[in-house]
Amino acid sequence: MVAQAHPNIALIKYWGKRDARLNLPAVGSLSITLSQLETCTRIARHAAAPDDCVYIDELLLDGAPAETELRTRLQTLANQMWRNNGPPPVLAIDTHNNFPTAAGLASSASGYAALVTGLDSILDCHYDDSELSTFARIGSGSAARSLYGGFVLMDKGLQEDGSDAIARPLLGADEWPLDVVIAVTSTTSKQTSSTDGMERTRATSPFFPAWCAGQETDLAAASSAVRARDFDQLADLSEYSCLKMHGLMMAAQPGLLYWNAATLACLHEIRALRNRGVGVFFTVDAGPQVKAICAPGEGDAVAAILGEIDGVITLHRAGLGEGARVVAAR
Ligand code: 2P0
Repeated sequence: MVAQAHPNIALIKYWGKRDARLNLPAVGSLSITLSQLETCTRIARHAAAPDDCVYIDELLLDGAPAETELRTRLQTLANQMWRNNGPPPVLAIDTHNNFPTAAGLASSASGYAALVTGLDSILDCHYDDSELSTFARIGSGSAARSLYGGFVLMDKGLQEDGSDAIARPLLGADEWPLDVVIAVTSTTSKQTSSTDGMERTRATSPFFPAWCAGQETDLAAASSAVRARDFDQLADLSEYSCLKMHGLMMAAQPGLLYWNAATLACLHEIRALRNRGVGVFFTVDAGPQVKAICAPGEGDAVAAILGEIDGVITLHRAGLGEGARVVAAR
């Protein structure tokens, strides 16, 4: 069985948890799911496990055996999903990304979305959309959004058990086919993980209450802009959310500074392009890569300019893609 999923990029950002144990977001978010970049996860089911639980005896990431800690984590997730329908199986998981892993390109989102979609199928779980959302969110907060294609909303939810902290589709990929250009400005792994950075920000940034208080307003406005296909409005709101998130992180103690010189050069160039009438805006996540979101058909012009900037190592191109799905039964 093979499941496939794409990474997503938040336009209205998620940063901070209201419950770290259940991985519940402190704020909702709005994202786009990409095409081109993808995770393919093959899961094989062997004989019954020796004990009374699902067992993962092999986990390969891009061809190399994964660390025991990750294998244990995925095994815990598989057992949370397992419905006790027959003898628990032994699983072998082989997952590949066609883009760099752990390099600020949201491989954890596509990875967990493909994984829970694959586990649902191979373990015969038949969970509904909100239940799958929950399992993906336990893996990684942003992963629930990759279950859907196009534009996706993630609700912060109000329930303590997280049952309403779920992703839902907002607009299909083909209904507003934006172009995306990703400028890679560093290939070294980040020093502070998103999970640690979020916790530090929540605990120490004086801006955290204001960040949470403003999010629902931003989400409502951005959702309206998406429904109306209002590019300028979405551009203003997305850059606002991105810069607000980075200001919030920079004000943590010690401050989180994910940008390098090339990151900033790209932001200035994208602003200059927009001032000249090109349909493009930027967003940056917890890393130094710059994502240029372009109006339909503007990707070539934007890529030509960003590719010339000192410090830009490579460019990735994408459009908007589909949600996670099973692509082969065996
Ligand atoms: C986002 N990011 O909305 C935000 C913007 C990065 C910056 O979600 O701890 O891997 O697993 O919930 O989802 C990256 O963090 O973190 C992220 P966990 P996740 O896309």
